[in-house]
Amino acid sequence: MRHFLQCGRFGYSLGADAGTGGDAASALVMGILNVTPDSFSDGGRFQSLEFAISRAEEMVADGADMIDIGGESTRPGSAPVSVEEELQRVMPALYALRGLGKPLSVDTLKPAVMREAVIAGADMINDVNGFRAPGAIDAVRDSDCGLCIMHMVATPATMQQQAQYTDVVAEVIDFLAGRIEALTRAGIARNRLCIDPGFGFGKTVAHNVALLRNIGRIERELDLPVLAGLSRKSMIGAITGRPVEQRLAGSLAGALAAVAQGAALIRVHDVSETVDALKVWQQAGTQ
Ligand code: 7PJ
Repeated sequence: MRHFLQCGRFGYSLGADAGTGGDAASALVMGILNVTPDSFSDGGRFQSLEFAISRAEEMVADGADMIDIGGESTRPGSAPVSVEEELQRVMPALYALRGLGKPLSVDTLKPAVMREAVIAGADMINDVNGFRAPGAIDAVRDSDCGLCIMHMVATPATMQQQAQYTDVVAEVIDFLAGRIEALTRAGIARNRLCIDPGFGFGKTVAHNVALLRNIGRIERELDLPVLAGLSRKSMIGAITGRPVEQRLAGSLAGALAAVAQGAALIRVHDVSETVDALKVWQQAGTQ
């Protein structure tokens, strides 16, 4: 399955040439750059910015294909931050990293942040809320930035009260289909879109496993590239019994499993390890 994804200044042909004897499935690696205070050193905003820049440079040197800048933690139970605070965290990093030569994604669910990010030249907007906030679609419509539509039923603050599904895969597909329809009806080109089942967002381990096994079905039914984010998540912890700082091996296996199932983009913390794992795994030619 082949898709073209327009990402601002960049464009990608994604997925293997199935059945042509071409290379095994490859995926773009999106490196996570948190610019939240918990990842900050003690030296205030300037030192935080310096740290973020060097971390992004390191990820690119390690083989990251894009950088996902996030200024608001969307972890379960986390409190929202104000627009002003999120802008103060995200915008300096976005400006500073424009010359990096890789697409810059901004992980936000706030239309006001999307608007500023688009003006500053973000190449992708990654919305865990699926562009459902009033004004979100308007904020991104008149640009050529890529859009990642993630599935989440509740908000990060409430999603611990686990959503109920009768058929999680079908319900995630229905939700994403509705969001694709809303975005394309507004005039947004399909080749700007990628979709994400939202691992860990209001889902049990069984839900997450079902979604992992069905990435290929999600991609086929919606005919868009799938982004998968499993890195260090609680499902890896539940399967391995490991705390968050010991989830590297499980996360690498999760990344390879997601690509094997058809993910075209993977969102990870540990870029160099993921890139190495993908390089070796691809030699086997499995898809
Ligand atoms: C995801 C995300 C994900 C997309 C976060 C964490 C929580 N964006 N932002 N997909 N997760 N598209 O990294 O543990 O799974 S924040």
